[in-house]
Amino acid sequence: MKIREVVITPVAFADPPLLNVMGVHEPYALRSILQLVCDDGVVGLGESYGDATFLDQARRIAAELPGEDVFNLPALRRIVDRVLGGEVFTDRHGLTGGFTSSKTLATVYGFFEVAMLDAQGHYLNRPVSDLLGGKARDEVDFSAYLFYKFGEHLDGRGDEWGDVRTAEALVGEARTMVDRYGFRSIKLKGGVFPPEQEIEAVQALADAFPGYPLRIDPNGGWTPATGIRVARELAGVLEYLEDPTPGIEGMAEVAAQAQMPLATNMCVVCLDHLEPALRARAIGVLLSDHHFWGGLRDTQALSMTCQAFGVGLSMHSNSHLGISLAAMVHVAAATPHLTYACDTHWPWKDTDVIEPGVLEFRGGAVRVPEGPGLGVRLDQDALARAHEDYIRCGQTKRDDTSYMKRFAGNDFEPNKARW
Ligand code: GKR
Ligand code: MG
Repeated sequence: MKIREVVITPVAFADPPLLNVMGVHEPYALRSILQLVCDDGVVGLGESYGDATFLDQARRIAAELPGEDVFNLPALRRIVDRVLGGEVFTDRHGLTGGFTSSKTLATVYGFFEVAMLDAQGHYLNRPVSDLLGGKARDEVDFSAYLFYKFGEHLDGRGDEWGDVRTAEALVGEARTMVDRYGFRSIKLKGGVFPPEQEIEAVQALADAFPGYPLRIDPNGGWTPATGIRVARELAGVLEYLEDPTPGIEGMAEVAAQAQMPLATNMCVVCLDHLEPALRARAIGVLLSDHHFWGGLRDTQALSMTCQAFGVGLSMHSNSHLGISLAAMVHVAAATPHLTYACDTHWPWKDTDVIEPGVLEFRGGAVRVPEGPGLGVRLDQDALARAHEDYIRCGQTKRDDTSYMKRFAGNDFEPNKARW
């Protein structure tokens, strides 16, 4: 069961102008789609970041894989360590926390690990969730992921969501998402407007959706003092407060005063950060993400550490397509300690590279696919179109800040701890 050929295809798909602390989403989101072609025509699928630096690193690993046994994950780890050891992948958008060599290795390893598990599932005729030890749940809950947004891109391209920059418009956005997907919890991407305005928006959401667990995530956009103030004002309203301020030290300062748990996908993003964060009691919930935590099996291992230290587990998302969603669903279903509704950017896109029908949101949840492997199939025509979009759009990395400067002028300052 050897790997014969490795095909990595960069793709782009239309993304609305969603706002965050660093700026605004560009017209296209980028991803890499991986096909591991193995003996007997079995193909394992993977999906991850589409930035040029990541693509370059992934391609260097791809060149080493033909001839390897698709069941030999330790060999993959050795190859990644040998080829990329010491390198540090950095991105320009600043929304994924710090960069370390171990995070770089885990990110590239995770891309291939998922595809190897998919191929293994096809050989064994079992879903990936079975390879991970079996399902702890049949369906995985997701939360509605709200964004403030501009009404249109610079080229005039609009979208069905319109301009969302007031609490009223945000409640409308939430209503559409909840009606359409059945979500039962809600997250707001904050750090865009002054905290008072965002506190009001969360209160408006609480009034409009009584009993719904709510979260706000300014991506480290506030000072510790502001984080403490927001925590006080939203006590009893928020399920958790995500990355109010940058860094483990600042998070610990806020956590000591906050009634609700603090969550992160920014101050703890690799194994090196766990010990200091746990020691400082900086977080109550960790947002896992198999794309940079070393794939599906390492995400499960991470979960055991969290459980041992009384830290809850949720899941982070970036703009993504169906292969990633399938992987997220399998690992979340097979990880008992992952009890919070996961994030997803799914509602923000209107296209995919997989055949439709397998991944459906009902009651805010996605049922674990039952077919072999990840349970999703690539649509080769859709893949070709998304690749053409990648070539045509000319974007090669995510850069929300430069795009925002074209809307707001060069005075716009992205920032971590603006308020
Ligand atoms: O899509 O703008 C975005 C988000 O801000 C994303 O990039 C973050 O990584 O969703 C993420 C988060 O929870 O911080
Ligand atoms: Mg976050």
